[in-house]
Amino acid sequence: MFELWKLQDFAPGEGSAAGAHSEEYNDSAWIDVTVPGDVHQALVAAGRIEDPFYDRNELKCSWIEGREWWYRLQFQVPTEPLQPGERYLLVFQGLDTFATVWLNGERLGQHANMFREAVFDVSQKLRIGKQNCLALCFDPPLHHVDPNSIFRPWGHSAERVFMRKAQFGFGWDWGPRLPTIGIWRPVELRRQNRACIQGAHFFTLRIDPDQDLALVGARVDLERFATDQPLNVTVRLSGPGETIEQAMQVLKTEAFPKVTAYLQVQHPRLWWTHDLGKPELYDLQVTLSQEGHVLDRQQLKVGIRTLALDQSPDPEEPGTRFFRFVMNGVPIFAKGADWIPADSFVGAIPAGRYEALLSAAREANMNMLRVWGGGIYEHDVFYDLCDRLGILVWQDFMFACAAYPDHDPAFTAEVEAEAHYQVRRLRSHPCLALWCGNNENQSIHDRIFWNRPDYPVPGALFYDHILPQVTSSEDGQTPYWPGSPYGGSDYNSMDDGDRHDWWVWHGEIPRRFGEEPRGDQSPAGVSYLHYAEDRGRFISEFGMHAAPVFETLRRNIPADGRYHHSASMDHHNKDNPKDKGDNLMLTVTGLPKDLDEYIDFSMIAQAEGLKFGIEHFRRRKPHCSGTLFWQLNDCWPVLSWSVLDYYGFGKAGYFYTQRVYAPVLASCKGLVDGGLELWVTNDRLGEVADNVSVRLRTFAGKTLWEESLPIRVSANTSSMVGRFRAGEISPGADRYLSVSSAKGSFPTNRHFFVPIKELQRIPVKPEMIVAQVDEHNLRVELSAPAFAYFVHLLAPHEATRFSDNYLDLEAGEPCIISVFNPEVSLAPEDITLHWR
Ligand code: BMA
Repeated sequence: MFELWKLQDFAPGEGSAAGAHSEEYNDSAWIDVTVPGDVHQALVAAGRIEDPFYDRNELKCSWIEGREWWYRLQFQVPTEPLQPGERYLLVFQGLDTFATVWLNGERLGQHANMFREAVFDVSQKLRIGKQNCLALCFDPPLHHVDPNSIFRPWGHSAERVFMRKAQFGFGWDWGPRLPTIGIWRPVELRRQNRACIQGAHFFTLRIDPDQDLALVGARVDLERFATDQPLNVTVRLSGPGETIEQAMQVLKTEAFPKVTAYLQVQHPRLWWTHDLGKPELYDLQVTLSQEGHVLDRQQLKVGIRTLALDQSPDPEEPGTRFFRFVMNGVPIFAKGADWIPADSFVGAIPAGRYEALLSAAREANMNMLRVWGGGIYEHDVFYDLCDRLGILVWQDFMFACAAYPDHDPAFTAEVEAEAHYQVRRLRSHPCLALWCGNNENQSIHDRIFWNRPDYPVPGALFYDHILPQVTSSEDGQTPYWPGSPYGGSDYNSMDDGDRHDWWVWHGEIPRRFGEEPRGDQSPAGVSYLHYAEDRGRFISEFGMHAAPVFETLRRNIPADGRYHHSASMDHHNKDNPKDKGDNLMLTVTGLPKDLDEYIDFSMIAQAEGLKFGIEHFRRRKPHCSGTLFWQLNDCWPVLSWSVLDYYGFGKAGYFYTQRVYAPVLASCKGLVDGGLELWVTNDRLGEVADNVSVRLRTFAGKTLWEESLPIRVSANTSSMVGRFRAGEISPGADRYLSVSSAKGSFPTNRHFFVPIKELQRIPVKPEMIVAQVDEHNLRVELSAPAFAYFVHLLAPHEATRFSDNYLDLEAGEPCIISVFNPEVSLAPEDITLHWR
């Protein structure tokens, strides 16, 4: 009923003057807009603007920000009149952002927060069985920034900090400036009778493995609005093979009573991340009734699991503390990436996009994603999928890279209301691992005001008081952390808390409180080799740029601009200066000569860098207990840190991280004296017993030396299983070390002794044999007579999935890749073979 609206823009103030809020107004010339959605997409659909992502069309959209936008809808309420004790609530789950709402010409009220719902009691105002008219006016966001404010925030597009609105919309170092406007989440009319369920919170208190028992709780928040008589609440938990039910009576007559059911679950089936077990889900049903009449009902998917954040001192690295998640009593290594909104236009992202991206994250062995604070509290489908796929979520509150006006009482009240709303909304998801106050606000503040320790962090009222209070009162189970990064000796410490490593790429040299920040953006300064010097506890951001695949550029960059640093390409790179990536490539591959080289070289630099960093951090387990690299995905077609581009095409970095995130990893650590250590990192909950075959081979294919090492690596540990002194193996530019498993417990790995650009490889043409398995599946066999580097398959359709890609072929060792496209049929000629 609330899906198809009318839309029109006016100069600020002119909509009301024209009577756009009144019932009689004639909106027949207005364009259509779907809800949920936004103004930009409606304008594209109506042909009023061109695709904002193509070329530099973004710049032609700036006028949209300066207009006021009106939505109108005529609707019928097809029901009988309200009975005594009943009410109608009109609920806007998301208004973006400064909206005034009229019903049948009468002003209902205003709303100024994209991140919490707007609720209006329309019981007395709705015309039952007749035509009703809704009108909404969205003000230009910048009109709500007070030019006389005494608060002078720092941060990119700092005016954004005055509004509770997705911050990345005002432009980011990977995102265009396309601030959304409109009704971005569903609208509903709720008919309620006497009392309702405001929220249910499911949590696990204790798991007793000896007795095979779990103690869980379900707290129900109620609202009475037209009764003070007893209410009945029934909580029913049903899982595989069993149902437990508890009935409670609510005698308290207060307006917002709470009741909690504590349930003992025999033989609980625990929720685990997909890499350590199964993400088992139960159904929780809460029913509110009175005198035999059901008044309200809520249904949640829940999981039985405990999750804690261990920050105890690390005995093996004195002076430091762990930062590790403990799931069902097991300390885990978090492997994943940072998540940004999957589209600049956040209102109507298809569920299939979430399914594809999150399945890809799981396929890449990721067990945690961080919802970054400059985007949105994600749509329900995101958390539902993470629950189902067994991926943990680190949830930032939506504040990023800026100073926020915590001196302003109205703004502070919005923040508090938003926090209550979001914590209630998300707290029962088994995937939820952490509430985090913001992205980088403490650490950037400290870098700017490094010699002003007396100057408090603007926004500290939120991160240090309001948010921890709200998470504790509404949730009380999920740990809270004040910021990312936070903790230790400079809010970005290697000794304590989580850390963002921007030494690599941005050239930020590690420091301590009171030290002047120093940067080095030279090729050596931004080199990924610095990861080896990072002794952090949990690395929640680190990464490098890479181009997307050619197909993505073809769709968005005009043919005459398809070269490195063209105006259109640089427009699709939002980081400054535009040649940062060149400094990274210089030490890895050298500079590219053409677009093909740029795509491959930037992908190589990113992929090899992520591999190098993740291998180092995983070897450091448990002293380091997590890597979330920056960033999983994109919100538009862009040159960025992502490993999956806007359409979902995987870059080389995606396939490299899939391999280095394998539950068991064998990796080599080069020593300064030329020696080498061989490590096996075992994230599984059982011992790994295997034989590791180590071979020194020339790129031509000759095996110079080989050894088979029997290994036993205990559950959930990382250990050195072999050490080769300098001289024992003879390094060289014409050779590499290959490390493989006899039993297949880990993916084959390799170690080069010199940078990629110095490798003395034999030019080689790999061979490809493609067989059609069925309409949607191909089987590709690849082989090469000598070592082939960066061998990859490309397909023009983004739903094409490769079991592996961007890999090395060892001489005479064929490799099979399965190719699958669930959406369109595949033919052998769709696949092309490339290598470097
Ligand atoms: C960190 C993030 C983002 C940013 C990224 C790359 O600062 O939190 O704000 O996009 O690095 O610069």
